[in-house]
Amino acid sequence: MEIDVFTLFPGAFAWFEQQRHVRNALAHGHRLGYVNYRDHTPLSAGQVDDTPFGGGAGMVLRVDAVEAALRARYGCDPASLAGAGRRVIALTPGGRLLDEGIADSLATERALTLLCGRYEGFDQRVLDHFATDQLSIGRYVLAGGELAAMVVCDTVIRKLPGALGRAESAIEESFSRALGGAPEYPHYTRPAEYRGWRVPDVLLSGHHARIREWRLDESRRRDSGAGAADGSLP
Ligand code: 6GU
Repeated sequence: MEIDVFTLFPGAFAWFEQQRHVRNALAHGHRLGYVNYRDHTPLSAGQVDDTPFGGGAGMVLRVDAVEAALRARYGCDPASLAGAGRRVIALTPGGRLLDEGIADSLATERALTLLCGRYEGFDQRVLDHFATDQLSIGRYVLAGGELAAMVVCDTVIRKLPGALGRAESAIEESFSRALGGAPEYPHYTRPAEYRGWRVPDVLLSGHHARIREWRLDESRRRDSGAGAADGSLP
């Protein structure tokens, strides 16, 4: 997979690139690249944003600045990217909420483009004419799309062949099909008893069928319990 991130702050991704699963994926031939809007803007003095028509606080990322960056990278009219089958994802707080199903679908793409906004966000024409998707990572406002882009990249990249150490470690995990979309069951490791807190006996029993049954029960219990969809905190 080839992921291009358009951002005003490519340096923000330095930590992310050091993560083991990202390095593994890059070593496997997947690509992660960055385009700084400021390097391609047609405006003077590196201008990329402007005040909103109609008034109001904050600055808006200009459509001409975004177009110039996309043109520089792809050498075509960015309004034609969607028709060419490319997923161009704008990170915006009001977008569709990212979940495991969306991440699965993104992980099947050959290439992804992520557009990060700053300030008050994008000129609406970027969303209407250049983006194929608008994604949000939650109903709260971040100062920019970079953290959200890293969240999207993280969850997609760990699904790519070669990203995780053990091939099976992504199969039976939270929200996976193997668990019917439920959160994962609890894990324990040594010591078997610590300050009187004991690991459940079934996990020490060596009885694989019973362990499996216990894990599925716990997973379903978590699904109906804490973190329920009513928005209340556990
Ligand atoms: Cl994608 N962007 C920003 N700026 N804030 C967010 C977000 C995205 N998702 C949740 N909050």
